[in-house]
Amino acid sequence: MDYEKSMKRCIELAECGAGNVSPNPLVGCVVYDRDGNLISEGFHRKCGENHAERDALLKLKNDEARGGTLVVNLEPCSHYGKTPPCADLIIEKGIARVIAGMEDVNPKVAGNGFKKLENAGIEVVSDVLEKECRQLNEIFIKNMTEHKTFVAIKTATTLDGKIAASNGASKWITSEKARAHVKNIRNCYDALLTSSSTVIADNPSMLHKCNIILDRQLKTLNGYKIYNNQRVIVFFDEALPMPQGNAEFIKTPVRDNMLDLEFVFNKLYELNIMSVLVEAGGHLNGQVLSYADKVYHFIAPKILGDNNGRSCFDFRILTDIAECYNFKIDSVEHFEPDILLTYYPISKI
Ligand code: AOF
Ligand code: ZN
Repeated sequence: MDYEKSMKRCIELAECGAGNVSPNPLVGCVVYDRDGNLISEGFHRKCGENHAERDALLKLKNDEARGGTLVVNLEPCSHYGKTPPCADLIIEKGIARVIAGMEDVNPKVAGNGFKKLENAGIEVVSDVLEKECRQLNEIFIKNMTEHKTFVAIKTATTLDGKIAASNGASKWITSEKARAHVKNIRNCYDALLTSSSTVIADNPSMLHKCNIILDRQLKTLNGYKIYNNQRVIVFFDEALPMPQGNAEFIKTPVRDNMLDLEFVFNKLYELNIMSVLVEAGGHLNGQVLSYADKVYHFIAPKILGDNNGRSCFDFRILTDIAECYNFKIDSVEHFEPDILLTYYPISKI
């Protein structure tokens, strides 16, 4: 049996839960009978619903899985959470071998699932496609191990790194295909975060289940499309009076004329917002860089050549090149005619 191929299928299945499982992990599972025939597949659809292993195993008749192999991208759980332990069901169904992608980082599980299976005489093989499995659940891993919200930035620039001309005009830098993919990226995040400057300049709708606006001086309260979304959270200067309006308003400390981002991201975690995608201009992007876990950078094959054009990370005057931020490029994808670079800060790898 090709474990890596089966694990890739688990990852594919797991991704079907994107956008619905937070704060839980993305998990997919495939089951083979004792002769190696694929007999079931499953995935975790929604927080609170069946785990992937249970989803796959409950589709089978009594003894179908006996002596078989179960492949899953995360260690099966051993604890009673919203659902009973998957390890118990795996044992009950008579599975002979479990192939997993990674040990669970949830301290309630953390190796206990594997122990439970092994104590029942089940053969366990872990860390198959571990890197891919960890990347699939990068949000869950950060939440569990650091108790912090995962922060990503999405930007789109020309070849010369500009998001707009000096007059602010920025419409349609990237192609239809690239913009369609942005919707998939947004779907992987609990919330989108932007600044009052972007709301005022572009009046974007940024359709999402949760939108966050950093609006220190409460300049966006009237008539902007973003306020029509399901849930809007506005961070503003704590010195101002609490406004009325169709949003949740959060008083925020101000440092150096900027809302305190440390406060903002801590507050998001308190509000159970486990991941946030920042889509803003160069100033906020730049300020967020030191908190960023990941950057999605679309590049269109255009050169603006505008002396005063706005850069995607535009927030400081640098005299020493050694102070640059360093990243590792993870992937380059084509969305004709544009590309998407995905990169991670080196300090966090
Ligand atoms: C999932 N889906 O497919 C697997 C998970 O509160 P509960 O019962 O939903 O348990 C959540 C924990 O279960 C989660 O943090 C992770 O450690 C483990 N495995 N969770 O949501 C799954 N296999
Ligand atoms: Zn489970």
